[in-house]
Amino acid sequence: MTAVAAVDLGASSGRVVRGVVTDGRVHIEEVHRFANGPVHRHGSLHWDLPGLYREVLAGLRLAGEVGSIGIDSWAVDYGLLDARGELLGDPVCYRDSRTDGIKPADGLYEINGLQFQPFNTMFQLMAEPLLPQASQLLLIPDLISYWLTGERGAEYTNATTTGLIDVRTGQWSPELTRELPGLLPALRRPGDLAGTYNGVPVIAVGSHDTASAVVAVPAETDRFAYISCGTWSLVGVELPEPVLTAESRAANFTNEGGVDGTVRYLRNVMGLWLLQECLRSWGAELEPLLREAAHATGSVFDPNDPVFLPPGDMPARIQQWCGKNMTRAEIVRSILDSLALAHRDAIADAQRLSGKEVEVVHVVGGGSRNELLCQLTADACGLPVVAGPAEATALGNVLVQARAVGAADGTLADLRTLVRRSQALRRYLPR
Ligand code: LFR
Repeated sequence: MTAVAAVDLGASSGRVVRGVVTDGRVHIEEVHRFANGPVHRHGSLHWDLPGLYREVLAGLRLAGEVGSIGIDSWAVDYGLLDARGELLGDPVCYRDSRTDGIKPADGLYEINGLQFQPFNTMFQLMAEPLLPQASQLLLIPDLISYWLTGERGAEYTNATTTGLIDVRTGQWSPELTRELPGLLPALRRPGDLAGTYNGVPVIAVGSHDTASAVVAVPAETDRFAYISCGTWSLVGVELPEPVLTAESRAANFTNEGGVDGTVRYLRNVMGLWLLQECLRSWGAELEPLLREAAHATGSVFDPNDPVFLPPGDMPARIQQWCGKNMTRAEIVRSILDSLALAHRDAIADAQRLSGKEVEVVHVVGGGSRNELLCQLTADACGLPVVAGPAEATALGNVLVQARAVGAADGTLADLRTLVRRSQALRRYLPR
């Protein structure tokens, strides 16, 4: 098979990988990695999209000859285009305070099935000063795809995170988009051709990074829960149909669109952002602190408290929440204990609310390398944890492209078998 190039933009780093499916296995090789993060500019938090695009182009050059390209990124954020197709301002980061205090309208969950997050695209648009000048909105991966190909579209899995898709029809909701005429482009599905770049097909993959990560969960049966563990922990199960009950809304569970028409029924847990921000404040390295944290005693706090959402002095906020001064190792331990318990609660709630029972928890993404977090998660859940692959998102991106260009075939279960055969996984039994 000719290799494919997967562009995966995360909130703290981006990468371009070359991927190949051959002999019933899937292999990836990272050809370019670069830092990312929100930047303070004119009093608000932005993403440097032109800078990220330069890194994407550099990565594609390093990837060399490929048979296709696929792009994924974090969800909800967007760029606005003017009538000439030029970007209006730098896209704003979902951690910006412009949506503080926003409340969802009654009846919204019954239409879009989405957990309430103040940063969902629809709420950002309510606080968007550039809206009157905008002729089109493109989500981040769709914007990169537009710059590469000149073609515009809205990839479905990521579009579901806007809050503007009707969860029953899978289309833009006429009711919710009434005041946004022409703003949203036509939908594309994972596997669709989005356009070409220098003659190379650009394939719409699961362009929401979490959708791509879930594709690459190396599950053996369908009785699994997943934790896509990185900046966020996205914790849930895969379902054929959404759950739209009042209990599900109250538990703030989301029904996001997955690849092949699946539903990603999950909750956002604040994730390793808590740790990343501590390390940034301290200017410290992770590994030595993790070794100390293994023997430290932590305190438990609610990682999903909105006080932890914006960037800033995380150690101070955690100590304030816990009402005491702690050493660095104690703070790290508190974060990991609190995340493990939040993972447990989300997995228990997902099973109770959906009726789906699970026998194993798959931890994928960068957090799968964190041995202490995996063990604490197994202990809290009382279930075995299978950790890896760390690069699940890039793998899921590669697999959906490979299937679209005819180098792989079958269902999600078949794609997952390819991952299971080729990636090193680690098992943690509950203690
Ligand atoms: C993970 C992720 C989550 C989404 C959050 C904000 O990278 O995409 O799924 O809720 O970032 O976009």
